[in-house]
Amino acid sequence: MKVEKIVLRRMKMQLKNPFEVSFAVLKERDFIVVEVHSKDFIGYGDCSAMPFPFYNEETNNTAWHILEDFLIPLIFEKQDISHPEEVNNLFSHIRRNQMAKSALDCAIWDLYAKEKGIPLSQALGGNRNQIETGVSIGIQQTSDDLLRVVEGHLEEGYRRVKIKIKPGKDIKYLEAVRKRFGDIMLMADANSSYTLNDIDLFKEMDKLNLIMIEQPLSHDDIVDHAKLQAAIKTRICLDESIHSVEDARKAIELGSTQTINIKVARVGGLTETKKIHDLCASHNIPVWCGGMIDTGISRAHNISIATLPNFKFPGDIPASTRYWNEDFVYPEVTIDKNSMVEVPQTPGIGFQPITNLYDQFTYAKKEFIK
Ligand code: OSB
Ligand code: MG
Repeated sequence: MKVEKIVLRRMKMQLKNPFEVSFAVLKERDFIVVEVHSKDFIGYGDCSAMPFPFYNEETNNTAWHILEDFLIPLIFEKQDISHPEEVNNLFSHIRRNQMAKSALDCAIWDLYAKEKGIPLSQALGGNRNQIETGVSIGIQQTSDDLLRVVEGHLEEGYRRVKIKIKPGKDIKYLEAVRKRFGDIMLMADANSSYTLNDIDLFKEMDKLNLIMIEQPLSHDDIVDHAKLQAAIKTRICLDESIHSVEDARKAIELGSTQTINIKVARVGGLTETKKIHDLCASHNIPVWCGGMIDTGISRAHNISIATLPNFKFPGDIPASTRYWNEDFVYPEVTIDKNSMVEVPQTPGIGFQPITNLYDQFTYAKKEFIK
């Protein structure tokens, strides 16, 4: 691949409804899209950061800075990239900044698949025509509100429901959902809002037969999670704590986690995602693909990577209409009555920006020529 030009776009889209997690409420999605141009094709990537430090330490401004001043020059310095996995090595001396790295890594993977004329899923080694998704539900004011929201999503076809929890809005909410909707695939995501002092609460939750509990303890912890996992039956899933295959290895070795929510953006791109996927497979640990309230481009990469065989739980890869009145890519992502999403069979990510919407949602743009 000979990269001739890279374009960064700063974009903004309004969420249909505010999304509340344990530490913040999100009302709009402000993000960066990266275009990597060769002579004949354009590869797309998305940086999942927010305008403020939200889920991790990065912001769109820090990511733009890292992309502009460090990562893009590294791509331009290289005469030719024969395989996208080289990008992971090229960036490895720059510590962290995973979302910035992921945006370029994903764009190069898309470009590679387009130049080969194959779907990205195939380039990544995936083997599915459809992937299963669930829905992630933000914290609601009351448990009755939650029941109404869950009911709506079940009617749309979602079969796995993830409920965001925080202290005071947890066990009662989950019990209400279990009681009302019976044996659905139910799980909780605490986004790091508890400590080991809450161990009795998690023992209570064991009775609810959740498929997993996501990131109950601190965002940077893998030690206390091992203690908690030893004390409860419910499967712990790490999200925020895992930034690399090395983090995953250590967490597995300690017994801190029995599955990992792999977010492509959080771990620095598709190559690192594949490494974590493979490591977990070798330990018989199933994984699944997380989301960052994704717009068209990042959702496209998630669909492709979720075709790998060890993605065994439904992902957070919902239909376009879950968060958006109008997303900026074509075709629209829909789910069928079994909560399945079709995997594109056209070259690359299989989604195209819709030109007028793409430009309408872009409020800043910069081109870098080799
Ligand atoms: O912890 O998985 C999370 C959204 C923002 C920040 C963190 C998380 C989430 C989600 C959304 O759960 C999942 C989705 O994109 O549908
Ligand atoms: Mg999470």
